Amino acid sequence: MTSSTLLIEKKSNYWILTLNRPDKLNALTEEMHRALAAAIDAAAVDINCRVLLLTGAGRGFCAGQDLSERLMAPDAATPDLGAGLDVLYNPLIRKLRALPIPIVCAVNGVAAGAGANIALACDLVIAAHSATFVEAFIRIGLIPDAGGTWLLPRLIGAARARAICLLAEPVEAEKAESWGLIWRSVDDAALMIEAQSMCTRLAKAPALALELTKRALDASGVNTLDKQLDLERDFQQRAGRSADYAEGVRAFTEKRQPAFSGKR
Ligand code: LHQ
Repeated sequence: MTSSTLLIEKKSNYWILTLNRPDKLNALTEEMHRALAAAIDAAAVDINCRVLLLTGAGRGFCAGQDLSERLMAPDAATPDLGAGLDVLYNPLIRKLRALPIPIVCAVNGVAAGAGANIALACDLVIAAHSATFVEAFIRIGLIPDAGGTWLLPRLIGAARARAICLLAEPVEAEKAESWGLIWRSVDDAALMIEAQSMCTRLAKAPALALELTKRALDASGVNTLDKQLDLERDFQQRAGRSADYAEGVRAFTEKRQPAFSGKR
């Protein structure tokens, strides 16, 4: 599926997805959702796509749901926003979290509402210094969705999560980094250089170990230590049988850089 609202650039071993409605700060329409879902599905099965890089065009990353799609006539029946989450947002967050390859998010400007939580659902979030994260939902009478109420307390703790959700206080990129909301904040001009160099590095990393590491970290959200130890044993058993493990150890003993296969 091609769409002018989502640009897809295929590099040799990673893809760049750019949300592309810059005049509306890349607010999400249904069409964008469908294009994004199709692109993520395609990335998951393309052996040459070993990392996904998500970013936004223009001065914003994503302002969440396009509210002009949600305008109601005064006499209209009350909307079922749960259905919108079931059909578009929840599948998107599940898709992002289930993707076996790493997702880098380069937050180029404001990330608001579901736009913030989509960024935070990615594996490595780098933000330009001018970017801000706004859990804007309360301003329009909604609760944080797109996984925000699950992700935020885990990333930054209960007190900060509550404050930014209840007050809709914008969090600047540097503060987001110091809180552990994101991995790193960088100069605006360096954002795409840093993000792409991270993609190049991840694309050369052992793919199965990356996938299993993501899955293990996700599982720790619900597992007891006991269960997690069993899971680590099982995953390590799989990783240990991979050609990439054999290559990693061989390269270490031969004092050279490993050449991983990209196989999962
Ligand atoms: C927008 C938007 C936008 C349309 C800026 N829509 N046009 C899930 C399930 C179901 C339903 C509801 O939602 C959800 C999930 C959600 O995401 S709910 C939360 C939706 N998002 C928001 O409430 C954020 C709304 N936007 C803002 O608060 C501000 O625009 C921020 C703080 C992001 C940026 O402020 P400024 O830098 O001052 O920019 P601006 O407000 O001037 O926006 C620039 C343009 O973008 C402007 O259009 P215009 O034609 O007047 O230049 C805005 O109308 C448009 N825009 N966000 N979500």
